[in-house]
Amino acid sequence: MTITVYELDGVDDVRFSPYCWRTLMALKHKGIDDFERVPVSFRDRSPIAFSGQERIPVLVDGDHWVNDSWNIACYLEDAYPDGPALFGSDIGRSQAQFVNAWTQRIQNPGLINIVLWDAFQAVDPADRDWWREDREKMFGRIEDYKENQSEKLTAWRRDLDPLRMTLGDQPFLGGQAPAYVDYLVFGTFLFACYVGREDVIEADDSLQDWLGRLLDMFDGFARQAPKTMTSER
Ligand SMILES: N[C@@H](CCC(=O)N[C@@H](CS)C(=O)NCC(=O)O)C(=O)O
Repeated sequence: MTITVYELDGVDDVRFSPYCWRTLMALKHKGIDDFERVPVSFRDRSPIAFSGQERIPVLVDGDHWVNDSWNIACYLEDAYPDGPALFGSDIGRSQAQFVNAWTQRIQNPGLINIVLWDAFQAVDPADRDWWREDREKMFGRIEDYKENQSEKLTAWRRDLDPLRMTLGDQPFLGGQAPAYVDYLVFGTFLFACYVGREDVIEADDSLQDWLGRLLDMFDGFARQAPKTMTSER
């Protein structure tokens, strides 16, 4: 039976949600290729009204649905035990939960603070009034995020040192092979990439080797996805 993933849609079919990318990579990791991707706009979440909440991703598998990327990863691990493991063990699952929390509280907000203006331009023009009003309630004027980028970037890049240390000793955060912990962190870099900010990771950063390995996976699934060409910085 085909699995359906509801994901946020941007301009020109760019799908930049870091949380949706975790789910997409987790599906591929499990060897599930037969899934349908349904775009949902920022201003109209009616396609996921059945889930009783407004956040994306939502996954539907037959008559079962799951929301929240963490719950989805746990569902896939438990419902598809014959595919490659996402967590490897109960201990691995618990440790991945820490990484999930780190990305949600530290890595993603830090990046948003740098690329909010770029993200705005990756939003479908039909959604931009909605998006501006909603985001400005949380973050203040979007245009202000064009300022002080280099100081913020320096601090954000420095805070990625634990990743560099770990990946200095092993090819993936999961060890010798990728695991859900890799997709958790990778989703945030994909978000930067798809909103036109690949430069948040410098070309000579050692993290590029790991990023390249993940971009190559599943026949370049993430590498081939549409990106926004930022019109103004
Ligand atoms: N904890 C949730 C977070 C999901 C989330 O925040 N999704 C974003 C997309 S990246 C969303 O639905 N945003 C709606 C909005 O921005 O208005 C998860 O891991 O799935």
